[in-house]
Amino acid sequence: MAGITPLFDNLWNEYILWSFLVGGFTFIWLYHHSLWYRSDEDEEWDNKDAIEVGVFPKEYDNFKLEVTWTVIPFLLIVYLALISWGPLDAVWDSTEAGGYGDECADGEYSNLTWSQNDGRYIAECYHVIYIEAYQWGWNFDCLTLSVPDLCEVGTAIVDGTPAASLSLKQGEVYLAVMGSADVTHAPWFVSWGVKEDVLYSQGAVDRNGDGLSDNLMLTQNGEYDLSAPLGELGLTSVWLPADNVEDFLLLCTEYCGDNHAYMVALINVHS
Ligand SMILES: [Cu+2]
Repeated sequence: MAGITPLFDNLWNEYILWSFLVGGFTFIWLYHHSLWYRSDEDEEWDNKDAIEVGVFPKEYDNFKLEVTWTVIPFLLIVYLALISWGPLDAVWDSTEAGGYGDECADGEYSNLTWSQNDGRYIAECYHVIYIEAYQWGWNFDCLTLSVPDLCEVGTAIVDGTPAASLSLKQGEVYLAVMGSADVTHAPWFVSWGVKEDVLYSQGAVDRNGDGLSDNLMLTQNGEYDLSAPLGELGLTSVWLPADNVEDFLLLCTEYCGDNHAYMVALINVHS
């Protein structure tokens, strides 16, 4: 459950708190005014403002009040956007802010550790893997990860149907670089609570006819690697800290056509 860390938990709690405060204030205000400012039944009242139904009495306009209830919510939204920044950095691949160091050299391990200070996992280095989404399934590629237990791609049976499987190692951090061969998909790594949109990538199709999607190329060592630096390929990416030994599903959470609901893969984290 890498996603469920104090960093995210605190943000969640703070959002819930503000929702209660704003909701409570608004509803109390609303009910108070609805009940307080009303005439009793059959009461004679002096219509000195000549109020007409459906016409707002202009003389009750309160500019200060109007500015206040525009500015205060605006400040609250800016504040909430700012406190969301840190947790978002921990999910998206801002590599410096990621807390996962640089890409691991060959044979190097991440050493995923819990940082009480940061309220999240940190690591010494990370591994890059490639995920391609298509209607309706997932392709994985371990790229240059040559140590087999760090990353392995295979097939699994999910609910009686064959699906791709990705096997990762506990205690390692992966940067998943992702592209879609057709429409927008959104992989949801269920147990990690990680979800990210994957957009159509020109390179997710084999145009140059080498039998591989153009985002990949065959290196001299016979491994696949990204065909250009990450920034140039225009792919989305997301952090995957594999903290627990477990099996869980990768699902698609962006409706992408007839078999969207069956667009699954198996993620396996082994020790
Ligand atoms: Cu999809």
